[in-house]
Amino acid sequence: MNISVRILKEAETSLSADRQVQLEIYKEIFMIDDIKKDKKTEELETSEWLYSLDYVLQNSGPERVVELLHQLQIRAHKSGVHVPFSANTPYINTISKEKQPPFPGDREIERRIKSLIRWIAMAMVVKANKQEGSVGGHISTYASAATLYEIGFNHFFRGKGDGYEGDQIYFQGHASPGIYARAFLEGRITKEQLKNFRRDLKPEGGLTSYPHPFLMPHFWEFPTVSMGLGPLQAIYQARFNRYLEDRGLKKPGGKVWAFLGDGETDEPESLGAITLASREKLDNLIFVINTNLQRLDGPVRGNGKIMQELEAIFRGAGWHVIKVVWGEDWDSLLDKDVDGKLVKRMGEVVDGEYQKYSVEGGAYIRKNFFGKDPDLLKMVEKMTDEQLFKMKRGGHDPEKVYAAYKSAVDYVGKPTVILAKTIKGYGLGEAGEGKNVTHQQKKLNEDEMREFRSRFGIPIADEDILTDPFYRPAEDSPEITYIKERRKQLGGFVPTRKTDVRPIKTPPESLFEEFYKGTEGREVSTTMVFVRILAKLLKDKEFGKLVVPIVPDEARTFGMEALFRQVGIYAHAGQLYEPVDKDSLLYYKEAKDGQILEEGINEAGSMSSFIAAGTAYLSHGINMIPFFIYYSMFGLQRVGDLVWAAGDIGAKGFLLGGTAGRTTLNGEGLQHQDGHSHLLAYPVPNLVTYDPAFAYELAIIIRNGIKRMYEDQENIFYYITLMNENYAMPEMPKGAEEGILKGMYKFHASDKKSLKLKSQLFGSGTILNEVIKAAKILEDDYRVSCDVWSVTSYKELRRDALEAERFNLLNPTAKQKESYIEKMLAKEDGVFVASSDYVKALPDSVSKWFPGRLYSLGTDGFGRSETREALRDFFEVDAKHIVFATLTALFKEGKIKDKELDKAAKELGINPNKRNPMNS
Ligand SMILES: Cc1ncc(C[n+]2csc(CCOP(=O)(O)OP(=O)(O)O)c2C)c(N)n1
Ligand SMILES: [Mg+2]
Repeated sequence: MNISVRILKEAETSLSADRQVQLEIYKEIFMIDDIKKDKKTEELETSEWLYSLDYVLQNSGPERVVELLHQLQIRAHKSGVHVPFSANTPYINTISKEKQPPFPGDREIERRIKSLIRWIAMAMVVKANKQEGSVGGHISTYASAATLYEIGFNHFFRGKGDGYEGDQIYFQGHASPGIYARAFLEGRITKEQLKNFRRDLKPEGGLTSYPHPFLMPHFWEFPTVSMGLGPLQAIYQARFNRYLEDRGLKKPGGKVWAFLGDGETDEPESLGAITLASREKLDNLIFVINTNLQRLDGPVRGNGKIMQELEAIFRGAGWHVIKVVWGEDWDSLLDKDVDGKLVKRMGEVVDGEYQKYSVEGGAYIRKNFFGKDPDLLKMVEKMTDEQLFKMKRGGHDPEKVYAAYKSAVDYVGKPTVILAKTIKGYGLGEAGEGKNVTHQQKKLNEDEMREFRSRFGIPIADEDILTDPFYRPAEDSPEITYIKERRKQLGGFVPTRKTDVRPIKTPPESLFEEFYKGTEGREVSTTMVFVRILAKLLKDKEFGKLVVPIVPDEARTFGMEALFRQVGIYAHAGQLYEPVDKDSLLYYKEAKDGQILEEGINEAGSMSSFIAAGTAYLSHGINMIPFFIYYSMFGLQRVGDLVWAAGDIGAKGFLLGGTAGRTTLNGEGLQHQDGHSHLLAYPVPNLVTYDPAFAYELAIIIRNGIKRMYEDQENIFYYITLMNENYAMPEMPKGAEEGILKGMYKFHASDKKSLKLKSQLFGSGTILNEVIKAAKILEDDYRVSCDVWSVTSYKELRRDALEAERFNLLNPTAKQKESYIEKMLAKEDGVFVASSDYVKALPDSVSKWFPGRLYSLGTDGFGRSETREALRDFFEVDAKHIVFATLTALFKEGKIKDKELDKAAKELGINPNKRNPMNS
């Protein structure tokens, strides 16, 4: 027997002996160079290291362990051993059994309440799909998340009480049946309403499919169901709350909770802003990710582990991460796992396999999970298959979930994410628990319902299961008493939306008057005018503090840098450095009470800030007024879904599309030049849009916007395009105000009315200047009289005309209504030509209400980098093309001859064979 083998043998036998002896033997082992390590030796080595770690932990505490590990890492690194990077911890609960706080609730009563809610949530979906014209719904999302929500409702979610400082909770959209079911038990929703789940049009009131504040304005707060938007908005909501606190506008308090699906984390919006939350130390933010391992089609990460993947991402981003993997039944097994074999096995099994365990039963788990190692098998030899199958996952264990939430709400300095492992469709049994089809499961047969009823002990008779399933215990029952008492303690029902904000007075006319006068020849752009209006609003004593300027790294583009100094850029940490431009007047000033939200290159984040600010009247009772200014191309096109959500949630404020206009923004090219955002704004019902040309138009629009949104409390928000072309701003024509707001007004009436040929020319934005030029050419050179109209909003014109048309269609025998366009143009004659820097679909959308055919000029097609002149020629929106289009319209009406037209084409330099910008 050679020496190494002999020593090893001795070491093996002495493992249980006195530690000092072991260490001595081990020393000898390590001094032998040619030692051949078989498996036994490695095991011995591992045990020894672990033993040492335990020893140090016991005698010197966790810090010393960390220090030693750090030293080991350095030594290994220096010796060329590159320890693979891992941001993961083992696949077990972050909070060990020993560290769990005592559970303050009544486990049994909470279990009964939860069972009832599970049942009602399931039954309302099944019922909704038994009706004629089944309307869908989801069972399995809430089924997996019930404990996650109930622990929140019974112990954590704070209501608004008498004030506003409750928690803000972003519920997973697909879990809505469970939230309604609880509200039913709370007595806030009737049985009739439950029957009308997903029947929004029922006169007695239905329940919306998902959280839609627009449709249920006193209940839902946050529209989350377009997945990814909830988590993103929650981050910016938490940050905006801090902003208000740092600026002294609200008291500290209130947590933001975002519940999301594990599949949902594949949306870039879900994870794209998580570093903002840690950077800003948002310990008022808690994410709860329901890690049920499944999405709609199948497993989220069949071949990997979504929980570990998310843990690494969030830890890497600096979040406090709590994994809730295993329920309490696993604790005793983990206690027995002295050599770490169970933890190792837990870590190596992939999610697809875990999903199978939830479907296949105990024998399968014994064979395939524990059966991989005889020691593991031994560990569970006294347990039955059924016991094995029933061992809970962490997210279904109230005490584990409570411990996680408690740790999250108490944690200081970082946002927390809780990764809670659950089973999708938990409780559905054969009807869909853990199956790939479970997400779409909407119908249970009677047997399956009966089984569900029995499993959760719902006191409902067989014959009532289908006809009258919505069971609510008596008002004085222990369950209802408990629910109500808990909510009372926590400050009221959740979700609840408050809408009792006080209106504010619109800033006085005097603030805007300078813009009505024109610039007396001084050339400015509408962007510059906007910045001046904003600066004045910010300076206003009463109003100024409510203004929230938001920029995605474009302040300099819009000439707003003066505001950096005037009101400061918001930074929770203040300014920890001396800015390079400190000596200059307009230096980059960051401040804890800074007012500008400088979001970096991040339109989605900025839009989320816009929503948070624009709903502060609902969430905090403060009428904050966001002005979010951005490159118009990167707005509705890029973050259109968030704009839609802003419409649903009732956000107020101004979206300002800067550098707008396909030919006005020159030199940037195809991906920058926007000639269609106004069309993209059409479908958002409560978005009011304007494409102003002149300073006074902009001033009138903004003042009226503030009045409508904040004084009159209309549920609308604004999109206004701003352009960067400089020109002299004229004085406001008398009586123009109404037309500016309604969408069009006559800017200039021809003083050559006696001419035989007549035209009505319409222009928007900077192209109105081309129209004015064209009118002069037409009058001077072609003897056509021209009235010039400024069209500030095709969308508003269309809204008005559609309203009149709809009334007339539904009430043909009543006195017929006339649209604003019809009223304005009734007495106008001549041909009609409309031009803008936007697509032709805008004027086309109102053409049928014109008294004659409307010819539309616009910028359909991809943009190009060129001079404005060349671009306007290319897109055929310059003065000469407007002149020619007018002459062509007159020719078509037989008012001028073809020879005259040919002559004009030559004079104007029109090329009839030029390439079509729309398809080249
Ligand atoms: C942006 C978006 N894309 C797709 C959908 C459709 N959809 C609804 S639920 C769902 C699966 C959800 O899976 P997960 O996020 O894991 O939630 P779970 O139901 O498993 O808790 C999908 C694809 C949606 N609602 N939103
Ligand atoms: Mg899922």
